[in-house]
Amino acid sequence: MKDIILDCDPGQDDALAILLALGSADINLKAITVVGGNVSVDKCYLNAMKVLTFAGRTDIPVYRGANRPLKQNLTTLENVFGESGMAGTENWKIPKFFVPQENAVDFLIKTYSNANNYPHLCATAPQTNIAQALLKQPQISENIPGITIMGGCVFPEPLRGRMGNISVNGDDVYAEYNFAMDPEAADITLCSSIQKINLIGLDITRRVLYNGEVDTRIRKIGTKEAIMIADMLSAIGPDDMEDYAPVKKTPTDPIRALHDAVAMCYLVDDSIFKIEQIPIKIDLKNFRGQSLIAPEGRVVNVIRDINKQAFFDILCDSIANLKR
Ligand SMILES: [Ca+2]
Repeated sequence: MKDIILDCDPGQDDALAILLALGSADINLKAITVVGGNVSVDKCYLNAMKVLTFAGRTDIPVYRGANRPLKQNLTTLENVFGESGMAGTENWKIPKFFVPQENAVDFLIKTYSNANNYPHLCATAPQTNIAQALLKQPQISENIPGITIMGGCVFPEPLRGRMGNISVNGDDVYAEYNFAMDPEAADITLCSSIQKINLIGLDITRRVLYNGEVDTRIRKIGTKEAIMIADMLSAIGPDDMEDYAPVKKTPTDPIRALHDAVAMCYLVDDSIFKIEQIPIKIDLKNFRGQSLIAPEGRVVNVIRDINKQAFFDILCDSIANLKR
């Protein structure tokens, strides 16, 4: 079993990543750290606790971290994820458990300062918490055995042929949201001494789409949990409705990408992915947050392909395994 710490900003796809981890026999989710991103850090924090309450895993600690990126204002995405950040979960129980008051950044520093078996990090949000920890205590980077990041877009994404999903400089320059929201943080992570970096970019996650067929398959699992998860995933905001319109089979087809769950799946079973080692750097100027191929960049494991069928098999197995 792999020990994992997840740094996230739930977000329905972050929620699905958490649930995928909890339903998998291969992942031991040790802790969740939360950062502002899709919605404010306070909403993300509540959402993370809501997911753990839903899955009956209130034993997992949740730590609240930064509410805004290192050097710019936070742009939240209520038009994608709903006002709460997790539209479609209105009937999920309100969490009532106590969680540690320690800040996420201090928790990360402590975790990677004095242990024997250091957990792998999975980052599915702007990497502000991780960067703050690395800035405050740079030597911890050598203790982080690896980080699997949902972020960046090394090759054009398949829906529109863009280098991301958020406009960063006028109308025609795009970068992937997590990197665009905190480019300095992504750069700090990439330039750190973290031993191994796996990058799952938008160009991959936009190939693994939730849609009517997947919705039916998840509902057919038949548990109350599966139906509630399908209800969450099919609550699609107006921005995604527009973005994914070109690949809809019917006007009401509930299409969205499952970004963060794809990153978590890499930690469940990396054999269903193809990787290529590519030197990457983060643009910090005109194309802020773009993940560029550059000879002087950090060589990372860039995920180039995924067996979609195997991904959905793993996802459905995990959902079927959830017990409340
Ligand atoms: Ca996320």
